[in-house]
Parts: sequence; structure tokens; C-alpha cells
Amino acid sequence: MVLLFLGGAKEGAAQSNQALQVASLRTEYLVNPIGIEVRQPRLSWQLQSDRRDVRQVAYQIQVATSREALARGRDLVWDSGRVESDQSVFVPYGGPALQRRQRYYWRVRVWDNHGRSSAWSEPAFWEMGLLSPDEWRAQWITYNWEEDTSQPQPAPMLRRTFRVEGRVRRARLYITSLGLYEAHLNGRRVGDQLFTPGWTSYHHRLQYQTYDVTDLLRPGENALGVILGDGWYRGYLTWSVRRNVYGDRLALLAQLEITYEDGRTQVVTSDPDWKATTGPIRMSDIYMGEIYDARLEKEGWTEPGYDDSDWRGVRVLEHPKDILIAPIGPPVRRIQEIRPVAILYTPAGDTVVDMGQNMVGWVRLRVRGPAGTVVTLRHAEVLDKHGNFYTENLRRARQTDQYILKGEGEEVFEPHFTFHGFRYVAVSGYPGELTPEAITGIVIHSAFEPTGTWVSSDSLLNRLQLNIQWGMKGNFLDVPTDCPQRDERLGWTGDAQVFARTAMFNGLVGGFFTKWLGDVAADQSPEGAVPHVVPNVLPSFAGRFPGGATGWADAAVVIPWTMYQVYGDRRILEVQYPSMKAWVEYMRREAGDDLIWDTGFHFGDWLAFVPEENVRRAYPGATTGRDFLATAYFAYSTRLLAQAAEVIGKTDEARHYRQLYEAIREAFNREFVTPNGRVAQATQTAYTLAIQFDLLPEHLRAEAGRRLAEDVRAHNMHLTTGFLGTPQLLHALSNTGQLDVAYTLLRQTTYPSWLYQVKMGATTMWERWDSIKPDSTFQDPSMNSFNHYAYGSVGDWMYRVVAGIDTETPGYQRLRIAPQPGGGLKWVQARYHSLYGEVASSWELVDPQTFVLEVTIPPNTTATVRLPGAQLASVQEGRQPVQSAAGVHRAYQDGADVVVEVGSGTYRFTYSPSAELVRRIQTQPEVGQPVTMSF
Ligand code: RAM
Repeated sequence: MVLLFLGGAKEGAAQSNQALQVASLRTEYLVNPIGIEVRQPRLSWQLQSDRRDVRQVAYQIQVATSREALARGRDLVWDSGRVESDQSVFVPYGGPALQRRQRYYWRVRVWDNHGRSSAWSEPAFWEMGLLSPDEWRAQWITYNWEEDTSQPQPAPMLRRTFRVEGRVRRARLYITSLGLYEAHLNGRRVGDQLFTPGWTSYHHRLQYQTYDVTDLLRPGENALGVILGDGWYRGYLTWSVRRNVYGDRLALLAQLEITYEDGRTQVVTSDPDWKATTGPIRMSDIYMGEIYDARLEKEGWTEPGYDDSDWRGVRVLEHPKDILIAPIGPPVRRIQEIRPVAILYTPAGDTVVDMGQNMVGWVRLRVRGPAGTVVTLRHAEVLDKHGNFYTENLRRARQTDQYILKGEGEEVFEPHFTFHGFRYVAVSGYPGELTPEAITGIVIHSAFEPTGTWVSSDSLLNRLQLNIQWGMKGNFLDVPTDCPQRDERLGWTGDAQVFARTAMFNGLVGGFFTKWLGDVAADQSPEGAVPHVVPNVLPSFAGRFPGGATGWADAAVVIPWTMYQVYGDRRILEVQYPSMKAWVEYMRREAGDDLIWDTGFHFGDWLAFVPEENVRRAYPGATTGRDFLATAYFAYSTRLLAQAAEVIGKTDEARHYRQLYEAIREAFNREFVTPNGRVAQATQTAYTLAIQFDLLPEHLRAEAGRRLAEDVRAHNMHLTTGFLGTPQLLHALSNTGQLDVAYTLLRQTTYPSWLYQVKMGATTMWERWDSIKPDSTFQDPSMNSFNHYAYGSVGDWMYRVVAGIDTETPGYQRLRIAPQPGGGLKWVQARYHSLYGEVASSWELVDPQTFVLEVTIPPNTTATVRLPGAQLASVQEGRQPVQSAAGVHRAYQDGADVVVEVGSGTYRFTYSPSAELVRRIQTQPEVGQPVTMSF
């Protein structure tokens, strides 16, 4: 009896501990990072609870240098003590200065508003990197032969051996390169990161990686081997296919540090004692692809005992070390594998494997055959209207891999320092019959955690959402790029600027952007102009810095601000503030006293819809005047800068920039807006930006919305916007009472529209509204990518307005769920994984009498939920009247809607919808006739 009773009590205690838990511990944006250099890392965690309305009222963090010390709660480096606070995201480490190389274990426990305390979390850790250039005892080394760097060269392989004498407690490899590297220790690949050391503004910032290689070492003789690739450093870059943009010599910097159980330490560095040679990789280039001759493999070259007597030597290279930085974003990794859906034989005679998805990475080839057989893999995004393999839009990027067999049973090949954007692979030279088993697609990208899903009753929109996500996978490859396939693949600032908010719904990209913004600042001109592409690899033309274009350069301001909105990341504002301010000051000087910015080069509303007769004007996007766009963005970025200054406590500057913003706004109105609200540029983009950037006097906003809607109607219910107007277009409509028109555009299926490309079979976002024309011919091959995320920026509206997931205060601690159903959609389900945990919003019109909205609010947050078209008396939560449901703080009627303030938890609201809501949901949008446009 007694035993049973005790058992029961114990179980009960365990359960009550489980009822409130802390999990998902994060340092900065990362989980258990090693080799970081943030001096005061910020710690975040998530609460988990089985009950509603949970808020953290206090926390305690403990940090120790060993797991054991942490578990005992003794010999701590830092104990925050109990801190009365609801902060669970980005709590800065507050202990003594962090030591280089040291690993810090930490745990946290919390108390909630129901008087409960959690158990300590599972321990997490972070580990510091080297923290200063003096810590590098290694020397930069390079192979000692000459090369013809006007073309790709065989990849150098560098190697050295060393002895391990004793029991190893820990070993770290600190490593970077000029060019790309792939490291192996004793025959095993070090880590799983790809395209290391990553792409940064190499002359100012070069990342090094830290690997825990303790388990790769063995007693006695060991061997370290590194292959170098051209990469961004000296491979082909830009459409002028320039080589050697950063330098023409590949080099290695490596430092392997071993600590023995007995406290001895040993350092193996890159130094003149290394050996070097070339081997199977005859060339490997990002745009061009790889040639791999397996007959030249050097079996066992990264293992001890290998005979390297015929290898050449290396020499020391002078190159700075004070540019070295530690990564803060996620590395590029293999993320998923894809099986082919078909093997096709084209009219032109190619054997083509269809991966079923436009993807980025490469294929793994399995093959058997005689030595010397050459298998060639070419990659393309599309087949032409005849079903032939189409590569013209790749311009000069060959993206071709060649594998030369060694003739020894089954051989497996994957390329090393290249990636391709493709759905189709043309295979030639394959010995025997090609079967789908021979080919596996390897999808690679920056390993951001996926954070969003969005599905609805419309399968076309669901495909659009997938295409947006695939566009992101394909173009978040260490830097945010425009495209992944042609001879470009650059960090275009405008594309990133317009897509950032959507990206932040679909993935945790705080670290990714933190890194890139560092390069934005590093590559800014002394006058403050932000380059068109970052890292900047475009030459000056006519003595002009390749930057400073409106809407592109504004990435420097818009993206940090967006990160603050989405993640509550204040520090990014502090760090980027000088860069943000320099850009605004640049615009102010360019605009001059009248504050109308009418100088300089601008891409304008890039790739906006062009009326047929103007098609010849190449890449127009110019239907909205550039001075209009530039002045609008000048105002917008100035306002954001003022807000950022406020947030980080620069009150005087905040006032100063607010005044500047007001003055620009006035100038804008004087120049571009008539007293009756007619905007000088009669385009959708002009009205959209005027509304969204809050440039109009309040009383003219609705009128602007009406005119915008009218323009949509004038184009038979089609959009006409380019890169700058598109991301804001639907917001401008829904914010001015034109929700129906917004939905009509979203669900439009004829050109130009989002779903037109879906209907044409797109599996990623296209660069142009008509990348494939209705007659199945292609747009101009000189600029026609099938994997460009800019128009995917509509994803933000799908999450924020259709599903209604938004934040009220920066970072989602106070959030808002306010779906605006319509457009004939019967139901929508969206989830967004915030730093606090999962936010969800699903709505459905079950029948004309029953509307259901189900929401999930993560612990330690609260939400304002707006139930559209509801009467308070009819609203139930679960089976109860809404006011009496647990977790509901307040419910009240607000015009046609009911507003419910809730604490955390999952809630299911059911009510009888207003006739107007039923109408909006049931009326299929009038999508009008296809346009054969003339103005
Ligand atoms: C194209 C790029 C990019 C765009 C620039 C202006 O070359 O692909 O998308 O930002 O032009």
C-alpha cells in the first residue's frame, strides 16, 4: 500500500514538473553553436505548457564551463539568480568576459503566472572561437606551382601528417581558405558544411569555421587533407564571366588544436611542411560545373601511411588575418534528396531525367562501366515548347558535370565546388541503360530552420506557396541571391529587400541576414551608397560606384528593421545603425534642398508589366517614374531610420530624422499628389507605394485605394507592378478597403499574375511575369530565370492578411491574429514558428451558419484575435460562450467584428458569420479576360 502510494505521488510530482517546461534553447539564432565570437551572446528559450494563458514571470539562467558543474549548480561562471521578467528571447549573457576557445554550458528554468516553476532545462551550450588574430599560429599556405588562372585549374589537394601521443580530451580544427575548402581527417570528411568558408566581402571579412574533430583523431600517425576550389574567390563571377575577382591564388589557413587528458596541448598548423598536388577534380567552378576524372583519385590521401613522396611542396603566402570573423548564420548543407519522376527522350535526341522540381544543388550519379568512360550531366530548368532541353537562359553558365570512370564496380559521383539550378538533367555517355536509380537530386542551401506552412482550399495557391518556398531554398545559398542557374547568382540587394519579410515567415533567417548585413555595411561606399549586389563584385562603370539605386540600396535599412519587427532583434539595429544612417544621408545629399531625388541610376520598378507595343524597350519597369520611386523610398527609409534611432535610444537623431521624413513627405505631396488625391504617376506601383509608405494625407488614403483598384479594373483585373510595387500591392488594397480586388489579383490565373506561372507548370518563382508566354515560347534568354524569388514576396500577404498572423509589438510577444477571409477561399491553415514557439491560424466556413477560427498562441505571448463578421453573443470557444472560456481575458464587439484578447493556448472559436463574410468567402473572384494590353 505504502509503496503504491509513494509511487503514485512520485508520478504526480513528475507530471506537475512536465506541465511547465523549457525547451528549444538557442544562442543568438543558433542551436549549440561552436566557434562564435559574439562577446555577449543572447540566450533564448521556449516555454512549453499543457495549460492556457501561460506567461513567464521570472527566469534563472546558469552558465558553467562543464556539464557536471552545471548539473551540480556549482562553480558557475554566471548565475543570473531569479530575475523577475517575462523576457525569454534574446536575454544577453551577463557574466564575466567570455574566454576564447571555451565551451559554455547553460540551462534555464522559469516561473509562470500560475505559480508553477519548471525543472531546469536540458543543458545547451555555445563555444567561443579564437577571438583575436594573434591566436592564429598557422600561416597562410599555397601550393608551389604556377597556374594559368585565365581558366579553371585542377583543384589543389594539400596534406600533412602528425602524431597523436596520448589520450585526447578535445580537438578543434579552425580553418578557412582563399577559395573554397573541403577538409578530411584520417579518411573522413570534417563536418557536413558546404561552400565553406562562405561568401563575404573577402577583403574585409573572411569567415573561418570551427570543427570539433575529437572523434576523428586516432593514436599515433594522423593525416589532415584539404581540397581547395575556385569558388567565388577566383572562379567566374557576373555576366561578364570575370575571373579572379578577389585574387588569383588559392590558399589555406588551418590550425588543429589538440588538448590531451593530461593537459598537454599540441597545435598542428598550415605551414611550409605541407605537401600538395592535384588529383581527380580537373576543374570545379560555380557557374561552369565540374570535371572529375576518377582515374586520378589518390586512394587514401587523407590517411596516414599514404605515400606522398611524389607530391610537391607549399609556400607561405602573405595575407591578412585581421579580417577573420566567425560565422553567425547557418552553414550550407545537403538538405534533402529528390528522386526523378521520369526519364524522357527528347525530339532532339537527348536523354533527360526529370526531377519533377526545379531545384538547386546537383545530382548524385551511380554508374558502372569501363575505365575512361565519360558521363556528361547537363542541367536545365525547362524544356522548350517542343520538349527539347533548353539552356539558352543560362547564358554563359555551363552548369555541366563530367565524370570519367575508373572502371571499378559501382562508382558514385557528386561534384564538389559547384551547384546547379535545374529540374532536368541531360545525361550522355552513360554506359548501359539509364534507370532512375542512377540519379538522385541533392538539394543544398543555407540550413535555416523552416518556420512556416500555408495551405488553403485552392490547390493553385498551395502550389504558389510551395514555389515561394522553393524559390527561397534555391536562393538562400550563403547569401541571398537573385538566381541560382545563369552566370549571375549574385546578392542583389533589391531582391533581398522585397523578399525579406516573406523569407522570415518561411525560415529562421536571422543569422543568415545578420551575416549578410555585415557585408552590406562593409561594401558600402564611403559616401554611403549601398552596392547593387552584396558582396559587391560589380566593377564601377564610367567612374560610378555600382550602387545607390532606389529600392535596392534600401535593403540596408529595410532588412534590419524587418528583423527587428519579426525577431525583436534590437541589437541588429544597433550594429547596422551607422550603415542605415549612411544610406539615408547619401539620399539626402543626392536629393538636395528640394528633397525630390531625381539624380543617379535606378532600376526602377524592375520588370513591371509592359504593354505589348513597348516590349522592345528591353527591361522597362520604368512606367513609374524613377524620381517618384526614389523620393518615395527616400521618405520610407528615413522614417524607418527615425524609428530605429528611437528603439536604440538615440532620441535626438530620432527627432531629426522624423522631421526629415515629414519634410520629404511634404515635398513628395507638393511634387506628385494633387489636392484631390490624384497621384502624378498613374500606375499601380505609384499608388501602392504612396499608400504603403504612408506618404499621403490621411483623408486621401481611401481615395488612393479606390484609384488603385480602378487601375486594376482597367487592366481586366490584372496587376502591372514590378519588383518594387509587387510586394506591397495587395497590402495597399487591403489596407484601403479593397480586399475583394486584392483577392482577385491573388487568384488571377492569366498573365500577368502569380497563378499564371503556376498554371504554366512552374515549380519555383519566375523572374518575369511572362518567363514562359501563353504560346509556350520563352521571354528573352538574355534575362529569363525560372528561379527568382522577388515576386514570391506576395507570401507575406498570404500569411499576414489571408491567414492573419502578425505581430503587434516587435518580435511576436504580443501578436495579432486577424484573418481577412475572402476571394472564394473556403478555408486556410497557416503556421508560423516564432521565437516563442508555434503560432497558428486556421479558418473555415463550414456552412453558411458556421465559421470556425482556430488559433494557437505560444506560451509567454498574448494575442489579440479579431473574429471577422462576428456577433459577440454568437461566439463560442470550444463549447462555451467566448467570455467564459479559459485563457480569454476580454472579448468585445468592435464594429462588424469581435475582438478577443487571449493568453497562450489553442482556441477554437465558432460563430455564425455575417452575411458579408459569407459573401466574401463564397463569391469566386471575377478574374476578367486575359489582357492584350494597350494603354
Ligand atoms: C537582374 C537580377 C536581379 C535584379 C537586377 C536589377 O540582373 O537578376 O533580379 O535585381 O537585374
